[in-house]
Amino acid sequence: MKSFFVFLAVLLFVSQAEANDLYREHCAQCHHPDRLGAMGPALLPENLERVPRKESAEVIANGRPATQMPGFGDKLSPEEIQAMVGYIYGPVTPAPTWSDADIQASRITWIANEKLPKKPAHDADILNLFMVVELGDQHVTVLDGDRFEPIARFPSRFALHGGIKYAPDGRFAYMASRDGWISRFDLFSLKMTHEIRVGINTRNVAVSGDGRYVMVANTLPRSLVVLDARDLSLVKTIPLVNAKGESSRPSAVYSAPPRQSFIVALKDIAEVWEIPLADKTGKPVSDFTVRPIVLDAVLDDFLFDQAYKLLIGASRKGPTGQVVDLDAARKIAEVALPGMPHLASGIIWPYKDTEVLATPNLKEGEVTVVDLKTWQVIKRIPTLGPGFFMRSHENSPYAWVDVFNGRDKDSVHVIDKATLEVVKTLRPAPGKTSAHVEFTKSGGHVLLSIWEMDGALVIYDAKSLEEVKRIPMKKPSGKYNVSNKINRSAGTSH
Ligand code: DHE
Repeated sequence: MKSFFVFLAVLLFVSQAEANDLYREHCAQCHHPDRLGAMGPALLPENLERVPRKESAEVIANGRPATQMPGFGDKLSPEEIQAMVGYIYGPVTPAPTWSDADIQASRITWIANEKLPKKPAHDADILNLFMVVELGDQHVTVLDGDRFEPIARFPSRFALHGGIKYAPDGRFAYMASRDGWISRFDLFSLKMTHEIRVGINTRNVAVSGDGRYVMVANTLPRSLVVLDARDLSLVKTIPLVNAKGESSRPSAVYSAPPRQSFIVALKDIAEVWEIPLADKTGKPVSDFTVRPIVLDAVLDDFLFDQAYKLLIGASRKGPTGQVVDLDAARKIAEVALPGMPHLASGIIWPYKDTEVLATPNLKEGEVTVVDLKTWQVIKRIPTLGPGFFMRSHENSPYAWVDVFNGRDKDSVHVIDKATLEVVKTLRPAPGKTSAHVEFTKSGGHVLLSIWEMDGALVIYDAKSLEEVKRIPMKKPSGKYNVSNKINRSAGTSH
């Protein structure tokens, strides 16, 4: 009997070489012979980090709804599907590369700038538009923030991540996919203008305060890519290697308009880089010289104060956060921030005679409130579980925080900014994840995602906290209001 099972196992075993052949036969055409992604996404361990193997097996067997990915359940046996999963999660040797020539060759001009209209082709207020990422079927909806009506919906590149960023006047939107595609979308014509693939695995994108450049942080290859914001043409690539020759993954790149610079956070080296875009007299420069700021510890997550003079960051390894003065290039204070504060999502507001920073925590059920004068934690507001995103608006008395994981993932807390108490807990769709809110331009309404395939965007009156509208959407994730972003509202991420 035992030998029968061994015989059966040998019969069913699918070797690496066979998996390779199956990949070539069924997948290479859409996902690239070296798994770098083409029409379909890249199938590399770095790109699949966030996709459970079970989900990949299901997608191979049944396809992905609303995309061009067909199911192979009738062509491949369960063992072959498992072997394919093992194959795509395994490393590619030698490690894949993406050169300047690859970047340049990938650039697409969908519409030349000369052909774009001079005025909007719609009557919505550009500054109160939202772009809503729908991860469920990889689309973006452009929503009129006054009427709460979608005015456009278009397919995005696979797995957009990080905030969508806008040109300083709000006309163009820039978005990054985890697969390295950068897209530029025109909010006048509601059309895509240019796209370029800058890497194989990308973190995020930032737009300079003067609107000249777009900077992208890549994990694979480890690089920063500077693009001309007018047409996404390649300006420069900067390897993520410090003066000692050590290389690092980026955590993210941010634009710091009041400083006229880009700031780059590194994941593996205890440094933050500033890349000035103007000299001391304010004259624009374009040499992209890196000014490294050496830190005590690697910062996994951080935010800036509103003036962009300070950086408040935390390492996932220790309970203490650092406050770094960006001009003096040194640590000026420490903050007790245990657990895993999600500072990128932290927000700042005036409180009594001071200002406070409030941050959700990815590990603990609390919002931590820190006094920006004394750097002391002045309140730990208990929540129903770890939260991911937090939001407010200058004109709102409330701050909103979600409970992203666990039993209460369907809850969203509303916190009174004056008393630091939860005043209401909403459950807009019981049992379904509710996450990521964003305010309208005036702060009068709040948009919240029901983060599910059969999800929705729920719109609340920001004062009465009553629901005013629900728009069905496919797993809506982040939503980005043009005015709040370009004016760097204290209540939103920049
Ligand atoms: Fe994000 C923003 C890092 C996982 C959805 N996320 C950001 C930013 C960073 C970051 C640095 C700010 C960049 C910006 O705005 O340009 N995210 C990370 C991680 O390190 C982490 C934990 C793991 C990873 O592999 O990247 C991570 N993020 C996720 C998710 O699993 C989420 C929930 C779903 C997804 O899309 O992958 C997710 N991240 C988001 C969203 C934003 C974001 C929606 C924009 C927030 C905003 O309001 O600006």
